[in-house]
Amino acid sequence: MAQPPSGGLPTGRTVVMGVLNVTADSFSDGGRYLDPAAAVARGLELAATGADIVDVGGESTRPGANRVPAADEAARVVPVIAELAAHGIVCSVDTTRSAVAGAAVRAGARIVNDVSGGLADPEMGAFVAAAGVPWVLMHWRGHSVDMQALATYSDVVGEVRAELLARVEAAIAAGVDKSMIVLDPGLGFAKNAEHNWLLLRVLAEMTGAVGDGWGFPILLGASRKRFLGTLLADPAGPRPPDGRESATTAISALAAADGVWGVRVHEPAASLDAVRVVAAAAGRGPIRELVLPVASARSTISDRLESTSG
Ligand code: PMM
Repeated sequence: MAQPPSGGLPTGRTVVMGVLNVTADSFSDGGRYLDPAAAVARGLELAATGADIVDVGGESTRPGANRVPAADEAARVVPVIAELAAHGIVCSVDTTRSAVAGAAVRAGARIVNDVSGGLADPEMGAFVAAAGVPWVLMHWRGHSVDMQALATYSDVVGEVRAELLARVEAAIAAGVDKSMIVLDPGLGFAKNAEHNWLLLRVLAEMTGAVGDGWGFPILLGASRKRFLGTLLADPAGPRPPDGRESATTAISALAAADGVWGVRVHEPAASLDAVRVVAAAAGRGPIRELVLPVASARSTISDRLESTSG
């Protein structure tokens, strides 16, 4: 398939990343797509309903979740990515492990989405540098099992920014090209609702729509998260995840208006409409875009990784 100059991603509007959790216990879609055929069908559906990227994960990052062995995580994501990539779909792999990222990139994943920003696996930076793929560095303070105990800040915006920029420095020191870095403030990861809202209030400062920005394209994952359920609670309790779609769409629109590069969502259609409306009304797309490297043949990637793996 011929690739557009951006390497396969649309330009001029915020990109929509669709969530595909091949897990037993993710908060919104856990258990639904553990079967590879069901996962592939859902990935195709995400792309058909507007996802520019399908983000495939094999380990839940829900607060309190326990870890999955690396071999199980890879076994969940690799066949799904291989099949979706064969259909020409741009896939990212949502993992904190370089071994899983390696298997996924060999299978055709073109972006590594690392919720730990490289902190969970000291080998991740060298792997990403060798593979030459974009790397989403999300703000993270610890694994899901106890991350909410780490939600203490005196200045959440300043601390998230400083901690992310430290991860950028580590990535560059590991040999990663600056143009391959995307930052994500990590809503809900070691953050309570108030922290999430404070971060959402400064999206324009992050992107550079106001001021200098944090220097990189920004990805935002608010979709269906708990703070939306709390906001929309009624006397029966928090609004359940599947009742948080309109709120998710509202955040996609706000993010696009503030110049965010990408939004990570469970249902792409409404968010795609929202970001298209914003691009038309604002007369511009994201403040910073990511140019995806042209997809290499799998054999080329394997050669490149082998020749640099010492
Ligand atoms: N959130 C989740 C998982 N992966 N990746 C990025 N970059 N940003 C996020 O906010 C993010 C993520 C948790 O949500 P899920 O269980 O719906 O996947």
